This record gives sequence, C-alpha cells and structure tokens, in this order.
Amino acid sequence: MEIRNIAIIAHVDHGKTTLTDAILKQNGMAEEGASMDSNALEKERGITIYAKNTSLFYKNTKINIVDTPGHADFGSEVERVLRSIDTVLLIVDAQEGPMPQTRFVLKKSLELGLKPIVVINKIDKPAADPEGTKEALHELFLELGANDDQFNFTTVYAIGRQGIAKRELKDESTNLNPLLDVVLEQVPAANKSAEAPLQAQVFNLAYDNFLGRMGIARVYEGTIKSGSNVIAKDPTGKVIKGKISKLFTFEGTARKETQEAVAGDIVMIAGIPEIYIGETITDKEETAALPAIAIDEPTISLGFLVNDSPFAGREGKFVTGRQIRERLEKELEVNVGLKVDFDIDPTAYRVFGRGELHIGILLETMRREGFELQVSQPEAIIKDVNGVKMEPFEEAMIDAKEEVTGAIIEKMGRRKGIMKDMKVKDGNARMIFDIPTRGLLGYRGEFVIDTKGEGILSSRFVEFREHAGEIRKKPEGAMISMEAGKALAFALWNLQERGVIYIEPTTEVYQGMVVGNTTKGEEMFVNPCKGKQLSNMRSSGNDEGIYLVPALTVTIERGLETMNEDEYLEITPKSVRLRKKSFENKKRT
Ligand SMILES: Nc1nc2c(ncn2[C@@H]2O[C@H](COP(=O)(O)OP(=O)(O)OP(=O)(O)O)[C@@H](O)[C@H]2O)c(=O)[nH]1
Ligand SMILES: [Mg+2]
Repeated sequence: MEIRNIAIIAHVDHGKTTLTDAILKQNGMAEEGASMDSNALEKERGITIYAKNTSLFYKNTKINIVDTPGHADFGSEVERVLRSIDTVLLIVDAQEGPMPQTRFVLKKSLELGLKPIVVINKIDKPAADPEGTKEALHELFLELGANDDQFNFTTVYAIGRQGIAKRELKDESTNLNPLLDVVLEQVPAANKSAEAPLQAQVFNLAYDNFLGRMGIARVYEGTIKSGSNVIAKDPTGKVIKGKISKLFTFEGTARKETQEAVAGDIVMIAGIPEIYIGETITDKEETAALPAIAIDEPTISLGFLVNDSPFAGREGKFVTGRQIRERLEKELEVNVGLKVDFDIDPTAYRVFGRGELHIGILLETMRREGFELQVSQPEAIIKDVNGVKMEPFEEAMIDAKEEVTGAIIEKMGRRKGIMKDMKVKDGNARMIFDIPTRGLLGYRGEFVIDTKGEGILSSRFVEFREHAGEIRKKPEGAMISMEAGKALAFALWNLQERGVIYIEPTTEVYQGMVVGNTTKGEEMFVNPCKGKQLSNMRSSGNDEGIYLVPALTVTIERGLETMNEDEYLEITPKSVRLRKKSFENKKRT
C-alpha cells in the first residue's frame, strides 16, 4: 500500500488537533469524542503538549499524520518532527492571520525544502478574512525566501470544527475529502525498497511504564521486524546493539502492535533502553548513519528544592530529595530539551528548560503524581562563549489597541526590547520586538493590566546573543501574612482595597506566605485572619456589606511568571502557594 507522511503545523490554537480529530472520525479511525489531545493536562487546558502520531486509510493509501504542539516552548519538538515527514499542512486561522509561531514553523519547513499545503482554517469566524490571510501568507513566504515551487502553494479553505474543507471559497462541501485529495496529489509517496538493508531514524521519544523508553522512527529503507537484532548508530558513529522487543505503528488515537513495517512507514520501537533522537536503526554495520537531528538548548533555569515551608509534608506523598531526584531522572529519559544538574548546588537541583510552560507542565504533572516541592524564581541562562557573555533572545509579537502602544513600547524599552516593526489598522496595532528572555520574564502580568486584558503577547526563542546589559525591574508587590491561621472574609475584604488577593476565605495561611499583590508594588505585612472587632459591630454594619472580588489564585505558571527572587513557589498535590524564602529576615528588614 502507498504511504504518505505529513505533519500538521501552526501557531497555537489555530485548529491543528480539531482538524486531525475530524479527519480521523470521518475516516472511521476514531470514535465520536476521542481526541489526539489524550493526555489529562492537554484535555484540561485544551492545548497540545506532545507531538503525536496517527494514521488513516484513504483511497487505498495510508496517510501518517503527526499532530504537533503550537506553543512556542515546544517549537524544537516540531522542528524534529519536520525531519520525519514529506509535506506539512500549514494551518492558519482566517481571522488572526499568520502569527509568530506560523512564521517559525514555516521558516523551518522551507529551509528543509518542504512544500507546504496551506489550510486557511476557521473561515466560519465572523471576522474571518480568508483572502487577506492568503495575501499575508504570500508576503510571508516571500520574506522567508521561499523558492518558486514553495511560493506557488495550494490553498485549501476549512472549518475544521465542522469537518469541512474546500478548494475554492465558493465550493460546496460537506466533508474533508477535498483536503485529503490535495494530500494525495501533492505529497510524494514515501515507499522505497522494502528489500534494501534497514535504515530508520528516531525523531521522537516515548515512555511506557512496562516497556521503558521507546523511539519513534521513520523507516527510510528496508523492513523493520519485531524480535530482530539491530544496531542503533548515532551521527558520530557510536554504535549500540539491541533487539526490538516490540514494534508498533499508529492507527487512530492508539498504537497498534505489528510484526513488521516497511520503508516509508512510521513506527515505535521498544527494547533499546538507550535509544535517542537522531540515531539510525539498521541491521548492517556498514549502513551509513543519517544526518544528525538538532536538539535545542534550554533557555531558562530554576532550583527544585525540598519543601521547607511551615506546611511542609502535609499534602504531598513524595517529598524527599531522593524521591524528587528519581522523578527527575525518569523525566530526563524522554523530556528532550530538559537538563538537570544534581550537584551544582547542595540544597537544590538545578533544572534547565525551554520556557515557563515547559517547566510548568513538568511541575503540574509531578504534583498530580503526589509530589510536593518548592521552586525558586526562573532565570534566563547566561552563557560564556569565547569570553563573550551571551543570553537568550526572543521575538515577541504584540497585538493591542493603538492607544496603549505608548505604555507598551516604554516598558519593553526598559526591559531592553527593541521594536522591529509596527503596523496599525483600524485602531489595532501589531508590534514585533526583539527582547532578551530575561527582560520578558515577569512582564506578562503587567501586560495584561496595561492592555486591560485585551492584548495578546506571544513570544518564541530565537537565539543566544550578546548580553544586553543590566535590566532594572520593579519587584512584584507582596502582601505578606504575619499570622498563621485561617483567612477570614472580613480581613480579605479590607485588604482587597490595597491590591489583588490570591486566596479565598478559609484558606490556611502561615507567617511569610504571600497572600496578595499590592497596587503600588510595595511589600506590606498583613493579617488575613483578623476578625471583626465586636465593638465595631454596630458602626460598621453587618456581614452583608462584604463583597469579595474573586481571588486571583496562584497557578504554577502565574507563580513562575510573577515570583520575586526572595520567594519560593510551594507546590503540593493540593495547593500552590507563594512565600518569602525567610520570614524572619523579612521581618527584620
Ligand atoms: N470557529 C472555529 N473554531 C475552531 C475551528 N477549529 C477549531 N476551532 C477552535 O479553536 C480552538 C483550538 O483548537 P485546537 O484544535 O485545539 O488548536 P491547536 O492548533 O491544536 O492548538 P495547540 O495544539 O495547542 O497549538 C478550539 O477551541 C476549537 O474548538 C473552526 O473551524 N472554526
Ligand atoms: Mg493541538
């Protein structure tokens, strides 16, 4: 059977997974309600965290699809996936148009010589502008140096959510077949000689509690067989021998065990515990290793520590340094882009990652498994390259109302952001900045306030550049509890005039816990447990007068984003709390 291999790529939320799910459902590969976003956290957040493989059969052809994550923190995973497929479906929201991650994934695809099929999606949105989006894409292709063939891309219009695609806007359509027909027309068949010596390359990793680490690989030549002895060769020539204990292909939302797979197909291999990205799997010593697959460097780091807050050990099942270490070691098996230094610091493990979401997902997963720990403020990684101090830089794209651009430009400037471009249309501005990761850390909270929640800020790592010099940031204000006990509505009601409250009434607090932010950005010692004085009863009316603004609860990501250097974020299966590292020191200053 013929095989075609494609990846679905886009900016976050442009509809990749919805479209993939609809394709599977229409072709009888998935039940109603089943989704490629199968992980619990993915379902809850409605985002894709891990790239996933699937396949379907259409007109006697097997189409392998990789659904990729759109969030910038996972960009390097997309880059790896691009090495294993032959064509990309570039999905673009017809209302938003091309966004930063559209640009990034398109650039990578063009550089690899791939010819994208463009899918202008969500054309049902009220403000959808399919024609304008297509024009903007043509500009983007030009700007990114597309060759003639790439520039003359085929466009398909879609409403992924309704499972509809069409070649021309005026066409009638009730299904996604027009899109799949374009795939059959444009994507070259992946099949090659099934008799040649085996050559497969690992482009992703997976983990299974019973089978251990597994490699996801594309078979380029020959036939891969379950139970066979193979060699895994890395691009430097290092060789490991192993035996394939189990072999899977992907069908619908599940993996399917198989005895063999031929050139062109995508498989998952168990049985080689040291298997790693970029390795070539072969059955003959003399078969050449395929070119390396780059793995991006981490950009931020933070400390993972044993929790030592006054509430330590109350809510977690796994709380010791050894347990946290073992969990991190297990994570390193599959979490590409994550690094851990267990020895740098006697009190903490230093964890290096690709961004706050990357680290946030790990912490969220750990707390769900019963872990309890505390982490320090994330910092951008500063490197020394031949005596030059270097730091990560990001490209930030901001959409906001024209009248708030002044405030944004000023704040980005203070954080060493340099504006590269600004376009204004109908009172809406789109600005693009280059900014050190260090400058951007902690800015998102302020941005929400400055744009009254109406702005969109998305950023992605570009490269390490020369250090931009000192950045002075105003620390985040804090209401620090000076009492231990249960928070009372009356006290919070009084405090909410001074800032934003992080906790609900009846939350248990301790001395040194940060229970809110302050409007003016200062530090304030407060008593969130203070009840109403009896003598005040009559003069200040009764409890009916208390109206509490809903608390802005501390989530892991918001905490990582806004925490100060002298704070820890305490994470347990039940709670996320912000606290001062040392209450005693605080009190003295
Ligand atoms: N109006 C409209 N909304 C859509 C359409 N397709 C998807 N959506 C919505 O867009 C949101 C994001 O959809 P997803 O499919 O999760 O987007 P994604 O590109 O996979 O997102 P990430 O994987 O997180 O990058 C969901 O709320 C969908 O319901 C569409 O055709 N029209
Ligand atoms: Mg998705």
